[in-house]
Amino acid sequence: VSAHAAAGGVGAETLATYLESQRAAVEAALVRAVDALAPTIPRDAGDGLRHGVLSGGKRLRPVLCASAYTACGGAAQDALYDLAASLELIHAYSLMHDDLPCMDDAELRRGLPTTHREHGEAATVRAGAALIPGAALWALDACGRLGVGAERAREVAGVLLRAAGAGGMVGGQWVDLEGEGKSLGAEELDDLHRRKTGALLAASLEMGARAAGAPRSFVEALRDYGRSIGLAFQIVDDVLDATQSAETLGKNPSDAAHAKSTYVSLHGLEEARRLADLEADRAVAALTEAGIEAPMLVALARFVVERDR
Ligand code: GRG
Repeated sequence: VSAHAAAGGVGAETLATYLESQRAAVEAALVRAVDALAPTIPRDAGDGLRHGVLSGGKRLRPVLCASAYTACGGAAQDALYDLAASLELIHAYSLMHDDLPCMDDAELRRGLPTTHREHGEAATVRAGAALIPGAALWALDACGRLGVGAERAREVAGVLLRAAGAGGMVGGQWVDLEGEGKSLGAEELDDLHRRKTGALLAASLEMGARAAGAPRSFVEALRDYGRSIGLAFQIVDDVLDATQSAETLGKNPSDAAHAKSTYVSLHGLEEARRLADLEADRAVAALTEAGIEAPMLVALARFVVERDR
């Protein structure tokens, strides 16, 4: 029994069981989403969309969204996982486009050939583009079925789209692409990752909290938790890129090849790991200070920094 479990926290086995059940519910929701979306676009793009969305992955964003919703008193149900799946649809499009030759030019993702390798570039661009409005409509529809009123549903969808947009993920990716071959300072690197990776992770928590009708203090605390684990997640991503094989990661490490500034290149491995731990602690402190009792979210903060892929 780990010290954490002995202190009343969730042990590794309980977390693994929880993750398994959450992922199964998310997977089923993603199949529902893909079955609805793929037939609305030409066959080759539909096949690409299926590949990009249903090719595995940790499903961290939807699990965080559903966990925030239940931590705020909401009940787990299909419509919740449909809402949570909208985040994964955006995430999937971002990975499909990121892997294209004009961006990261990657051959491998989640241990499989990337979508454009399997279905061609044109189908991948189109499938990714279809996923963006598809995700927004999916989120709005799920809110309706969850009984979230129109005003709040608008807020929930707004959180998703702002995080995905120029102030968030797209903007972060832009800065990242322009930063290749340049050395970024610590503040620039934080800003890049808060937008590129952190915004969607923070949105996952905020969407769950808002959809559950949580009080403002809870929404803010869960957003802070999301921001901290978003940063921790990216620091660990850099550490894994620098230390793990393609076989473990399911993708080819690429930061060094693209001459990217990373937390490892800037701070060194040991300090990067320390910074990730610090952010995970901050995430948990945000929950404690707001009086949110959510042992699974505490365990997930540790999972983010202790993962190996
Ligand atoms: C046109 C500038 C422009 C942008 C388009 C492509 C794009 C939008 C954004 C890319 C954003 C991106 C690639 C962020 C990386 C996020 C990240 C760390 C992904 C890995 O996430 P995991 O580990 O992956 O959760 P799994 O496979 O588990 O889902």
